[in-house]
Amino acid sequence: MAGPPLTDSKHGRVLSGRRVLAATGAATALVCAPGVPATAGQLPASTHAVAAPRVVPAPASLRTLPGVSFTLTRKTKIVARPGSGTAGGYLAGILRRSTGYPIPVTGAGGSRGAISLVVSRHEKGEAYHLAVTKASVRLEAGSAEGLFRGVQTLRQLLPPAIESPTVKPGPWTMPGVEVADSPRFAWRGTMLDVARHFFTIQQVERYIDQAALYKINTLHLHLSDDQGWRIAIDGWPRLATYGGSTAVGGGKGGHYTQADYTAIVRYAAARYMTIVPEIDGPGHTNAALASYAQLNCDGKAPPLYTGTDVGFSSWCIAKPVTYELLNDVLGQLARLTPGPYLHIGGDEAHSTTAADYATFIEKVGPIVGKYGKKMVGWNEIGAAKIPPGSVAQYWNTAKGSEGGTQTARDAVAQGAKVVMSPANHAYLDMKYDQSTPLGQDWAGLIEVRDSYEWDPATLVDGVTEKDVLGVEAPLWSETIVTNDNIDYMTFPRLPAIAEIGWSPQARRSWDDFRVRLAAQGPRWSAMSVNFYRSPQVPWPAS
Ligand code: TNX
Repeated sequence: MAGPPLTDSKHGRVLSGRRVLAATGAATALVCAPGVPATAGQLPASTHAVAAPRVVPAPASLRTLPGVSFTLTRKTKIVARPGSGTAGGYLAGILRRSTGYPIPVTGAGGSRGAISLVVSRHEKGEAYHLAVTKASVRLEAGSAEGLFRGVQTLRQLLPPAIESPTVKPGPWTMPGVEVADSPRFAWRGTMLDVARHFFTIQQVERYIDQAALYKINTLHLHLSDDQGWRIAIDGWPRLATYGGSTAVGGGKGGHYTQADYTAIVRYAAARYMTIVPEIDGPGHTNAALASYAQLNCDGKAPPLYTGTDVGFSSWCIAKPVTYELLNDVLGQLARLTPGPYLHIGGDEAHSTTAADYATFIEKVGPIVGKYGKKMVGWNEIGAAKIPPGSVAQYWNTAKGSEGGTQTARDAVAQGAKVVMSPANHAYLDMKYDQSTPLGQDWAGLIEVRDSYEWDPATLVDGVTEKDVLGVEAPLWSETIVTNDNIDYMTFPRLPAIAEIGWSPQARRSWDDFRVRLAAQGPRWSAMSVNFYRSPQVPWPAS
C-alpha cells in the first residue's frame, strides 16, 4: 500500500519541506497569521509556526493553501444555516472551553470572519467540502451528518490544545486548506462489551465522543453474555436485576434501565452515531439462563458465572419459552433503537448442535424482521438460512479461503453484507506486545501497524468491496475495567480502523499514517486520553 502522503495533494502544491519536518515530528510550516507582530530582520512579514494539516482519517483530497491561514478570535462566530443539526453547537462547545471566547452560534449572518456551516445540494450523505481561507471558514455538506463529519476535520486543523477542557492561551490558527471528502464505507464501527464488565452511561458517552473525532458512526453495544445481562426488559425483570448483578472477576455488575439506554441512543444520535444493540445467542447466554430456570432444557437454573471461558452455555432450542423471551427482548429493543439493526450474536455456540444452531437462527431472523429491523450476527450465521439484507460480522482470523471464511461467503451468497472485524487486526482487546498489561493474545499481538495494514475488500476470498458494508473494532472487556483501560487499548488502534473505514484505499500508507497519527498524541493528552505510546509512531516530544 504505497498511497501518496496526505499533504502531497494531487494538485502538487504542498512543499517537500513539510514532509521533512513531519518526519522529525516537528510538524510546522510557516504561514501568515493576523495578530502576530513580525520582528524586523526575522522571518517574512507576520509569520508564526502553524502546524501543517495532519488529519485522521485521511481525507479523500486535501490541498494546502500556502501562506494562507485563519485564526479564531474573541469575535469569531459560527453561522449554522438551517438544517445543520447539532454540528454548530457541538463545534462551539469544543471551541469555547479551550479558547474562552464566546463563539456565538447564529442561524444567519455574514460569512466574513466566521465559520459557516451550510447544507448544500451539491454534496451527498456524509460527504463534505471544507475551505479554510484568510477571510473565513466554510463547511458545506449535503446533510447535517456530513457537516458533523467535516467538523471533526476542522478540529484537527486547530492546535492540539483546542481539545483542552480548560482555557489555554492560543493562538488558534489553522492552515489554509481545501478539503473534499467522503467515506469509503457506510459502517465505521466500534463495539463496547458492557457485559463482561459494565460501563456507566457516562463512560459510554465519553467513548462516543472519542470515537466521533475519528468519524466513527456506529456503536455496537454487546448487551448480554455469560457474565452479565445489561438491559432491563419489561416482563423479565430478573434478567437485569439478577443476571446483571455481577461481572468477570465477581464485581458488582450493573445494567441500563430502558431510560438509560434511550439516553445513550440520544447522545449517540446527536453525534450522528447509530447504536446497534446485541443480545448474544444461542451461546453466551449463561446470565439469562441463571435468571430464569424455565429457560433451561432441564428446568434448572445454573449459577451466575464470573470467569472468562466461552462456549459452555446455550439457549434451549426446542423450548417455545426461548422465543417468547426473544420476542419480548427484540421487540422492546427495536422500539428503543432508531437505527436499522438488531445484532443477535451467533458466535462460538460450542454447546449447541449444528442443526439446533440453524434452527435457532432461522427462528430469530423472522422475529427481527417482524420488528422492522435487519439482522446482524457474527459470521457463523452464514451457515444457517438468513433473511436477505442481513449483515454478517466477520471476526475470524483466517484469510483468503482458509477456515472460517466460508460462512462469510455463505452469508454473501444469501444477499448479506459483511462488516469486517478480523480478530487479528481489528480486536481492541488484543495485547500490543508481550508486555501489554491488559488484554488477551489468542488472536495474536496487534501493534498499531498490524491494525492498519489490511484491506477489507481483499481479506476474504469471494467477499469483495461491494459486499463489504464496513469495518468495526470491538473492545471485549474481560480485562477492561476503567476509563484508563478503555483508552489504552482503543488509542491508537481505533483511529487506524477508522481510517480503513473512511479513507480511499489508494490514499492509505503506513508511512504517511504514522506521522498523522503522531500528531494525535498531543490531542489525546489535552483530552486526558491514556493512550498507548507505541514505539512504531514518531510521537512529538512533550
Ligand atoms: C471471542 S469473537 C469472542 C468473545 C470474547 C473475545 C475475546 C467473538 C465473536 N467472541 O466472546 O470476548 O473472543 O477476545
